[in-house]
Amino acid sequence: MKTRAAVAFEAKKPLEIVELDLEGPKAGEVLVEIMATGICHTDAYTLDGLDSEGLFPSVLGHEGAGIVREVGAGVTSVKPGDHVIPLYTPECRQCKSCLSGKTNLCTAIRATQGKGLMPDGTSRFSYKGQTIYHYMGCSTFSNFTVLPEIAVAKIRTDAPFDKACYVGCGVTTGVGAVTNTAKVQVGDNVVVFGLGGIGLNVLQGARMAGADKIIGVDINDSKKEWGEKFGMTHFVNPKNTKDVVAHIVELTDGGADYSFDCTGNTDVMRQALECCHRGWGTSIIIGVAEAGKEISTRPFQLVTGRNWRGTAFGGAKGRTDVPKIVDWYMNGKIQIDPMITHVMKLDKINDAFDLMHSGESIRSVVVY
Ligand code: NAD
Ligand code: AHE
Ligand code: ZN
Repeated sequence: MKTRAAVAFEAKKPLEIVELDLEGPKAGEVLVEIMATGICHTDAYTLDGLDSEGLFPSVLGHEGAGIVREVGAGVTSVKPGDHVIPLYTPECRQCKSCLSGKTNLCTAIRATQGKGLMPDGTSRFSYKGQTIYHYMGCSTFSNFTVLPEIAVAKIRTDAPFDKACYVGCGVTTGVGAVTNTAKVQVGDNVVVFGLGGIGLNVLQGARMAGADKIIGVDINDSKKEWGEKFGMTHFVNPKNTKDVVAHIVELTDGGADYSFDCTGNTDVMRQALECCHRGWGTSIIIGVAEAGKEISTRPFQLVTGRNWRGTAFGGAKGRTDVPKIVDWYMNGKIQIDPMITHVMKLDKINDAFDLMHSGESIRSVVVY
């Protein structure tokens, strides 16, 4: 079949809207009509050539929601008509990682996913006979995409696609980092570096967990008002703060119980660790750093009890947790609507990247 898609032909070049050829689902795969997709900073980072796994030409996008239109042989957990969210972190429930109960990082298809291919080692997308790669196993910047059955979460049919798509990455990553990874407790002090599409969700997760001080840090002053909407109690702009770490340590009477990096900047990651409380404070890295970047600190920071951890997809097990997070949204436990600042059609998708880079948007969503 044919599908309209925004293709990343080259790094650092705008996406091009073209009609691609798409092969139907093979055994264990499903064809999904994507109804809406968010644009996450990770898409921009890959398009900018900063991802060591980045491949071109490819169909980016990993924050979608849609409807199953066809299933391949052997598919039993979803059927045509089901509403689903594609999962860049699948959940096979059979691999060593899934069975460990210790991680959400299913390994069943990670090797081929990182090569931009389906589990059988081939791509379903092509353009004028040339292979076009999948991205993060999702490729939601295409109106139709093919996904492994283990990489779709079935969701309720009354959830609006243009909001539910955000659960495919940003909402789950931010809220899950607080509830699954950090397991923030009532009364904890929390610091969030970077108040964008992920950081604001960390804030709302911290408020939901009953955190005491919720400190937001961002170099963009307009994020103060945004943070306050989602539970932030104090705002720090590093541009007009002499020593960010010392200031946070003072604000929190010795340091944060938990800090979260949502910037991808390795210097910020160091500050996030060092503003944690001696003896127990834990810093969680969410931000994705540019290829080649490394983190550093004095080992003494860890010797004296600070902990450095990371999280992917908020520690969520996709097929199990994503439907519950959609329920949280539908029941009013978490907010999504105010964070979706821009909605556009596919032919305007490059505007979403400009809005993100200029700091004007929180989340842009493309509706097909
Ligand atoms: P975004 O562009 O919406 O937000 C980034 C925010 O960080 C902006 O508000 C920006 O002003 C702020 N910022 C930039 N530099 C800063 C600095 N030096 N100090 C303080 N604030 C600074 O991006 P996003 O979509 O929220 O994504 C944030 C990061 O999380 C990205 O690196 C993205 O790749 C990553 N991410 C990781 C996961 C995961 O599973 N680990 C999931 C989604 C996104
Ligand atoms: N491919 C990169 C790393 C990119 C990365 O860390 N991706 C996160 C999700 S970001 C979503 O917006 C992730 O899930 N990582 C776990 C995984 O298995 O990819 C690199 O550095 O090679
Ligand atoms: Zn993302």
